[in-house]
Amino acid sequence: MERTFVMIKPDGVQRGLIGEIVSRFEAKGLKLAAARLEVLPEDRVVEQYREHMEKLFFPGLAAYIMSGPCFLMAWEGKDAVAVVRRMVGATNPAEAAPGSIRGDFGLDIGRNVIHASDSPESAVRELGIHFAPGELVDYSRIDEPVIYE
Ligand code: DGI
Repeated sequence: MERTFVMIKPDGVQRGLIGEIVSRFEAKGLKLAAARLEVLPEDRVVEQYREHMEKLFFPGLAAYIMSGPCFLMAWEGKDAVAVVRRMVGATNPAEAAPGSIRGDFGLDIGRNVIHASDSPESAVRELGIHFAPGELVDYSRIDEPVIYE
């Protein structure tokens, strides 16, 4: 089993999309391991997006992420990182496939609703930035025997 870090960005929270997005991951069979609503402090935004620090869009990205509460989650399941990335869709919502979260709910790359880790290594790193180990809850979902072979 694998865990991935997912974050509904301030535009998604303000637009009332938390329930819709959580429902999609739950219906897929993924298991919620942690969740928190929080306005992120600058140091964790910089850590989260450190690969983009030199990009022209970084100041706007950081200001947007800190503009209101984000909904931070850890989701667990078989191939969770890749599965969630496919459900999230392409970075630019204008090009994201219909049926994906960004494809269904966004139009602008600078307001793309949601973040999800792009590799297992990123997932470990990003979960470590935002969650203490004790916040990740181990439990079984009662439907696991019919979700997995
Ligand atoms: O992993 P992703 O979120 O799909 O994409 P990424 O890691 O390449 O970029 C992180 C975020 O930075 C992305 O969700 C939106 C923002 N971003 C990326 N490229 C651009 C951008 N924002 C603007 N305004 N312009 C860009 O070209």
